[in-house]
Amino acid sequence: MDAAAGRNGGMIDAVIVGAGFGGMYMLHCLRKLGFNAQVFEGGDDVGGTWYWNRYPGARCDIESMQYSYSFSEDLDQEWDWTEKYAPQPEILAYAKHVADRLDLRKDINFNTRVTSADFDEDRNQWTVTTDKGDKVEARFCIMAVGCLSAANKPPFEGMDDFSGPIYHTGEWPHEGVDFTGKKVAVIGTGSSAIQSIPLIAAQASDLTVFQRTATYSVPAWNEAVDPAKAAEVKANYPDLRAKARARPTGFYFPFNMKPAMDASPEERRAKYEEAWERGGLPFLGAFGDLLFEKEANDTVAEFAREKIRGVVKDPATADLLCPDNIFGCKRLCVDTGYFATYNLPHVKLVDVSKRPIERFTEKGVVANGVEHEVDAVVCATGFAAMTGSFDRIEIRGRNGLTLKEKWAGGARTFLGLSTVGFPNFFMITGPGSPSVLAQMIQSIEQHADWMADCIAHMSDIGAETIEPTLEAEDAWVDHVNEVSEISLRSTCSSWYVGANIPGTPRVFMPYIGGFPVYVQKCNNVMTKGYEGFKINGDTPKAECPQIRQTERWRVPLDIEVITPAALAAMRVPVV
Ligand code: N01
Repeated sequence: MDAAAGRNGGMIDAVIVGAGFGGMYMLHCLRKLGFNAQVFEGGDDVGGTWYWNRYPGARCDIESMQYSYSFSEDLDQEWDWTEKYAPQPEILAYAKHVADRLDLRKDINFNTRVTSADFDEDRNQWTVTTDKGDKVEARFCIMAVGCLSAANKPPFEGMDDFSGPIYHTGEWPHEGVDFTGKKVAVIGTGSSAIQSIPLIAAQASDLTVFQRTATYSVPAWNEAVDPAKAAEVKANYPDLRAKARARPTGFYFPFNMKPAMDASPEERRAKYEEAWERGGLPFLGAFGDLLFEKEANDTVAEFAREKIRGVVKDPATADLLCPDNIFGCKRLCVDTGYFATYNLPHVKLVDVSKRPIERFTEKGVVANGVEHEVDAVVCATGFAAMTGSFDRIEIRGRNGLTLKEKWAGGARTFLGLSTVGFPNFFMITGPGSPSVLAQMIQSIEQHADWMADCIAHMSDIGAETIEPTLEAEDAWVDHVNEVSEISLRSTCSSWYVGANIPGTPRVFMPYIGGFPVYVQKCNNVMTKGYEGFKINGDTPKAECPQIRQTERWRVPLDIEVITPAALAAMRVPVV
């Protein structure tokens, strides 16, 4: 690559790792401020998660008119979504459209993976190395590597013996896969599996699904976007965006604050039915306490199990498909025809909850002592969430310590955007930020705006480095942990706590206090002169006049002390 010199002389201002929605917007923000940034991206185009996840049925389960960038009224007005829940090709097309409109590609190095990033303490700069042999020096290193990007490929015994192809949903072949007439195995029943299984079943001659944990899923009721409704949204887009930003989820949907147990059984049922008819993640808005009170959760869990039993004809299969854990504790799935797929005569479900998959053979997969012969295997086995994409890169901070070593006992960050020992190193939607518990693109924009404001401020005051203090980081980690305990979500073994990857320390990784609370916290840090950070080695003074702050994140929220009790009282619903 031929990186031009940045504002700081010979080196560029920032290297951004990843050209998904995070890296793209970060590049745009820095460029707007006159900084010089280079992006490195492993794929051959933009899109990140939406570039890689091309499995059949992949689509977003947040409504398309909200799952998009909100920073540009022009973008909002000129793009037309065709479906209530956008399919992956359309989201990818949108990402490409944004790249064209903002002329982003000229600063993105495609087909290039960053292999290491080293901080030089004498020169206060990062050296970033790629698999193409580039060595780029930059003042800032910004990771936009995604929360769900490092595929989890369990090392099943005998995998190399299997004679057919083994796919992972998160690394799907770009040319697509034709399963017509093939016997197929799908391992896993999370969101990716639930979306792909009905479509794979429509092609395959036989489909065997290996289920370790049954999953709750709510119907999507996907449909074409009604042009009249789209026009109405477009006429009021800024209002919708502001309402979304004020929601703990970062996207807007009707929410009933009433606790479920205050309603009579008949009222409860009516509310659940109504919410079921609305479908999707907003189903969780049926009552205010579903993710906080076990008794309330039991009622919604039973309702969801009844729905499964109402669809799946074979009682034994229905029983296996009925989860017995907390509703919404693992990420709630949203489906189109998932449970009905098990009524098809060529689809069977194999329970691997009591005995794990034993091994692969040349001909198939062995579970519970039975060999299931298949032509192809689809691993819908998820991701090394939140930290996996950092682990793939050797990131070396002060004193030669790597990030992987620092996080060996669990990720530690300040606000999910920075970490002690790694100056001028920022993470977009890192562990400890709302990220996956809020609408990802909102989370991305808030982080990138905060970082761009911070970098501009440092340039304004002639500062060279910024790094959190240990006290601030420790306090944030404690706060993230403490807050997680108010939600039932902290109680089960999900990828939120790293439990899907053996050996990962159990830490609730995303910040569950709600998006606006988090934004307020970031604002406070910023407006108090980057309280909790050391700038150029000094703790900055409060009320520094030059501080810049992107206007739209000044959310009208007044929580002086963020405590679990305050959040519990707010009944923060986080999906
Ligand atoms: O991955 P997952 P995913 N043997 O980790 C099973 C987002 N997303 O790719 O639950 C047998 O949820 C595992 O079993 P268990 C969304 O946030 C969004 O589906 O660990 N099974 C589980 O069933 C989502 O939550 C969208 O017991 C094994 C499955 O594999 C996140 O991405 C679409 C196994 C993995 O499920 C991840 O979803 C898709 C083993 N050794 C994804 N190892 C939308 O917006 C794992 N499993 C719609």
